[in-house]
Amino acid sequence: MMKRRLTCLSLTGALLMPAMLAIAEPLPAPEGPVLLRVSGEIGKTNVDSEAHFDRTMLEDLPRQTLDTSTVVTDGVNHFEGFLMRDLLAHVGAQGESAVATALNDYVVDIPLEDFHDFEVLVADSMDGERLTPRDKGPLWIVYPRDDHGELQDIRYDYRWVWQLESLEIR
Ligand SMILES: Nc1nc2c(c(=O)[nH]1)N[C@H]1C(S)=C(S)[C@@H](COP(=O)(O)O)O[C@H]1N2
Ligand SMILES: [Mo]
Repeated sequence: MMKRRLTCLSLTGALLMPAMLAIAEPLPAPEGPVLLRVSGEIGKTNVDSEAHFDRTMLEDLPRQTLDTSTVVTDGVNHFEGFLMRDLLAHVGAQGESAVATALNDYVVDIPLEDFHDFEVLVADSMDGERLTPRDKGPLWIVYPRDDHGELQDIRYDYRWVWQLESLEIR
């Protein structure tokens, strides 16, 4: 009886092991300059209690495009990057909001709900050109404002953080 239970347990262990390893799999350490730091309520870290991303790591997230107008450019722009939703899932974020901080010390609190409800992009390129710190880069939070009337509102304009540097999940 005892022996059978043990066998049963170790079999379960063997079956669960790959899934558990996948969840526990650490983020690789960044090798290049760090473009984005995620801290707070996250399940995956690589530098102390934070998740740091270099360009290669960010480019490994599923790529996504978005065509939209913005309040600070003319006409419709073509953006490329990754979904905020995918980044948050990748680091195992659990919380209510993300405090986004920019290189110019601009700070805004964004409800995580936004990223569930909308395909919010973290753009690293606009119209085929890599965004640079002197031109809203290296990362710019871009909402699909042309596709959703409710996003054409000052409440959302505040959340279009350019020169994004870090996110703290709370
Ligand atoms: N990095 C950064 N992002 C920012 C801001 C800022 O000062 N710095 N201003 C926010 C505000 S208040 C608005 S309304 C929109 C558009 O700002 P603008 O019209 O001043 O260009 O960008 C948002 N993103
Ligand atoms: Mo603003």
